Amino acid sequence: MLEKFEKYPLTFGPTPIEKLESLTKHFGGDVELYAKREDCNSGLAFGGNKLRKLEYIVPDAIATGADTLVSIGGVQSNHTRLVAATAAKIGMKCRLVQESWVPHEDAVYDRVGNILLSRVMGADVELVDEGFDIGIRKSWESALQDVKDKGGKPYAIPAGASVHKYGGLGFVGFAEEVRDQEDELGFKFDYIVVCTVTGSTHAGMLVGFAKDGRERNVIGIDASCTPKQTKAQVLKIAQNTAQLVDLDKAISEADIILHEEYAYPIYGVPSEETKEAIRLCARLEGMITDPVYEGKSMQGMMDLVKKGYFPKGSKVLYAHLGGVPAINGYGYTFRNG
Ligand code: 5PA
Repeated sequence: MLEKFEKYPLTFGPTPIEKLESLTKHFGGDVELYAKREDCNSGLAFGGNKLRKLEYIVPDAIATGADTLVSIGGVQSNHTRLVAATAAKIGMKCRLVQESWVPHEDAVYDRVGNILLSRVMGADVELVDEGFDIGIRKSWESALQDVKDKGGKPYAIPAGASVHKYGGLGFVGFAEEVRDQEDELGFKFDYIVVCTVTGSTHAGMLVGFAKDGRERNVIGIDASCTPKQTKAQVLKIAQNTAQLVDLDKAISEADIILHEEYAYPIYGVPSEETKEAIRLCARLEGMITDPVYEGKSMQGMMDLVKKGYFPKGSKVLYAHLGGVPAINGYGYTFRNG
């Protein structure tokens, strides 16, 4: 589906799929749980889902003659960390806007984890005291203008690389990769669980899996706590991406499955149930999920298994999208494990 698009390699290649044997057993074995390890996809700054997206964006950035990648996220954004790593790798400068998207309790929240890594990689990091919003922000537009005013040539990458024209392509590739791996494994996954916030991960998967009729088997777990906006953004990106890859069917709102009930109390703050899911996964599988994104989708998947949402015998693929460095900003939350 992606042959006509230029790709700049930033990842190791196909990511491994592993069975979560202990978690499967823990929940009684009626539903088989697997993980696709996007969190281990690259040697660039701990990797994660943003690199698949950036692989299709970098050729365009280079073609424009830009010298500075400009992006935005929360203080502990994984996306901005990976834009910083990508800029370093391709020899560009990096300007990042980090907004106060999360009401946090750790004194060192803006000194550890993702933001620490972005600073070490040489990004010009600007902290802006604005709340959570996945839309286009004034602070980001000002940063783009500021780079220009100083004689630079900026290249704009929106939050999560999502509403970029090519933002959905990377996860179309994820679906194609899963199809190849299914051929090797000798079975197909019945459901794919994905954490959804700015939307292009979910949207790309949806388009990729639509090719073999599985668009509604992509189960989104909202972590934005603004699900209406997130769902609308997934739809918009999916429709744009479908057009780009010449998908032979239309994507409609009904194709977007988004569970809204796990994002509480608010974006970036883990509930007691999210913390329990993080601990359980860590203690049974040694697999670390973070309190902002993957912990919430892990909680969602576990809860859906418990509720019998997945029919007996289902094989469920959890997309582990990365994000672990942010856990360093939650030292107080996990002070006793
Ligand atoms: C993020 C996003 P989408 O934004 O594509 O919906 O992906 C959600 C998601 N898991 C899931 C992890 C580990 C993520 O980092 N992170 C954002 C960031 O700024 O890091 C874009 C919000």
